[in-house]
Amino acid sequence: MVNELFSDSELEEIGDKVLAGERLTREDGIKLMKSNDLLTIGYLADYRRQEKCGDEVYYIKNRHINHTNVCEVQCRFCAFGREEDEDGAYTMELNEIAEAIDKSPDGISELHIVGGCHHDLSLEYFEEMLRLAKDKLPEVYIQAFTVVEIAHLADKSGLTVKETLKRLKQAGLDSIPGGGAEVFSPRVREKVCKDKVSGERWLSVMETAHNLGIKTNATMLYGHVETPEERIDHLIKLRELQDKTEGFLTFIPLAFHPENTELNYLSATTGYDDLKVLAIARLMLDNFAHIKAFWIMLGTKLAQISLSFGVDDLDGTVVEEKITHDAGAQTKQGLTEAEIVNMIKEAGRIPVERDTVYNRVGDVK
Ligand code: V47
Repeated sequence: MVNELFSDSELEEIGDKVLAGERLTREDGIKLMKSNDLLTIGYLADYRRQEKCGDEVYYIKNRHINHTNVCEVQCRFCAFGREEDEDGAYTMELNEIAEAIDKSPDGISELHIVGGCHHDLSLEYFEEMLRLAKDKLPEVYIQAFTVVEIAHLADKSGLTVKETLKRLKQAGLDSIPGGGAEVFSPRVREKVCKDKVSGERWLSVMETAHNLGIKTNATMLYGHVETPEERIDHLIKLRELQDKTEGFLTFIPLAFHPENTELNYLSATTGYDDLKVLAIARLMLDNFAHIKAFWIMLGTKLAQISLSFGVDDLDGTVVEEKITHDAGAQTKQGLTEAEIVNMIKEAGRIPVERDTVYNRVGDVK
């Protein structure tokens, strides 16, 4: 063992557990989160990644659509949500969504559709949206609507979450993205998103989806008011649900962007913390197959470096993104496939195009 190379000797026991393939405890996670020995944490995460995923790095050709920014749940970390009569508020008509779908680049395998919790959009609007998307692009997976939107829609329609999900699935919903999880801690939610569904409800909606055969993603919005303990508790709650359902496809840490939000007095996340969270996610989430870097939030250079810190999945071509850019992101709106492939190859790894549920698409580039 190369423990003598660790600059933080507290991590030695954790290193031994990682090499032995043992599950890390809450205390281990907190120790990692409080450590500044980034290279050791990265080395351990890279070891786990290599063992689990080998040298292949997945990427996806997708297109994001944000159908509305009108939102009843006004979160303090969000620069995207608006009141209906506020400047810049918009809601796309179904024909505008159809036009956006028509403008998708050739060969995408996923439409990623999320928006605000609009008080007036009915279940029928969402069913129609899914049908028209499937009609236009029958081969494409539709990964749509955060848990928060689904819970809001169920409550508004007077249906259970299960009934709502069944209707959406019937209309063409293939998978649910990981948004809305934020940090599960009630203390954090009270401070940054007090009107949002609780962490318990987020997990319960995901469990219902998994039981209906709908695979989903999971996220954590980090870098605002949460403590290291609250980050680890969040990861452990995800790990527990994954033990039960095996319904999560990937975990995506979302780096908080403060501009134009009520939390704009906070600093943006640092590269150091970004890499640490990705690496610790790989180490704690031993039952997740994939850890995904969302380059829109990380920047392309850090996203590429994260491939040596536990990440095996890069999202994606995207095309158009509003949530992070409204909050000050300086990244581009999209990348070409060639740019993503180049990032992966330059890191000495093998790019593999995937669809939403991690089937391989096409030949290795
Ligand atoms: O739910 C909101 C977060 C999420 C900010 O599942 C912010 O593959 C940073 O969930 N700074 C929406 N983040 C985006 C999302 C997502 C993105 C990419 C891939 C996937 C996936 C999911 O963005 C929200 C919230 O957690 N968010 N405001 C902000 N200021």
